[in-house]
Amino acid sequence: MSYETILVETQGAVTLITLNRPQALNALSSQVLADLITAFAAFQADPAQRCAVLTGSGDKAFAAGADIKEMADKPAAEFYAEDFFEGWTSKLVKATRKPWIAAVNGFALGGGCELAMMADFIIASENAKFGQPEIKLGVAPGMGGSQRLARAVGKAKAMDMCLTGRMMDAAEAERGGLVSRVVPHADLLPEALKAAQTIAAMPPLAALMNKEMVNLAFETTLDQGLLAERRMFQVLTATQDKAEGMAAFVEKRAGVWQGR
Ligand code: CO8
Repeated sequence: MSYETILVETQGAVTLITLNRPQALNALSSQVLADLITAFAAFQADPAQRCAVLTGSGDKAFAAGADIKEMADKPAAEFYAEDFFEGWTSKLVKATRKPWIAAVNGFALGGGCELAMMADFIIASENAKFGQPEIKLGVAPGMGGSQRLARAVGKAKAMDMCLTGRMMDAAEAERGGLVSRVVPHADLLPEALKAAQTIAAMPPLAALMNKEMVNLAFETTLDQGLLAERRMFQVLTATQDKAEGMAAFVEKRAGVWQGR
């Protein structure tokens, strides 16, 4: 498969996807979305692939936002008629049931911050900077920034970020709960790939269900979520991997997973 705006490689059971428009700080054009949809669909469809990492090329940016130059002269009627930005959630987030990690290597602004928040979790370089500066362009987040950021860091910080357009550094992002780990810049990709390899080595059905369960926490009441969690747990107890996992523990050996 060849792509115009991203690089894709596999390392064992891990797919590494790199946004590759360094001259535009990896700004997210329509072509980037089209390439990402194809790459994530291939990752999802390949049974040998178990986890993905998304990062940005160059040292400066993960992605500095949606491509402002592409949108500057676009008429409002077209944004609406095309339901502009809709594909990010339906074709990328919802269609990717396998786990994936964003490795944020620099600026993650506007759509870049929103793309990072679509991942299951974010590992950030010490150089990472997060922001929702859309207000400075006379608009507001359109790919989940107001919603996912508020769920990740709470109202106070989300309002501060969206209303002032200021950037949050990696330390603040970790304190606020936006990122799971901050690592030295040079360690970012090795650390993200190591985390991905760890996930890739887990029982595959359990990995899918763990992802589904945590995501459910943001969609339900506590009571509904707890019920769904118990049901999903009970379903997993019927798998061969559960029998193998428990036998392997008792026999003090590594489990060998079937994905059923
Ligand atoms: N879109 C298109 N090109 C971009 C973007 C972007 N989001 N960000 C940077 N670039 C380009 C620059 O234009 C520049 O290109 P060129 O060399 O051809 O002039 C190149 O990348 C390098 O950028 P800078 O020279 O600006 O690099 P600096 O180190 O001086 O600054 C910054 C880095 C601070 C990251 C700066 O580039 C910046 O502020 N970028 C824009 C950040 C931003 O506002 N992001 C949010 C975008 S909006 C969005 O994501 C969703 C809503 C959009 C609605 C828009 C309706 C019109």
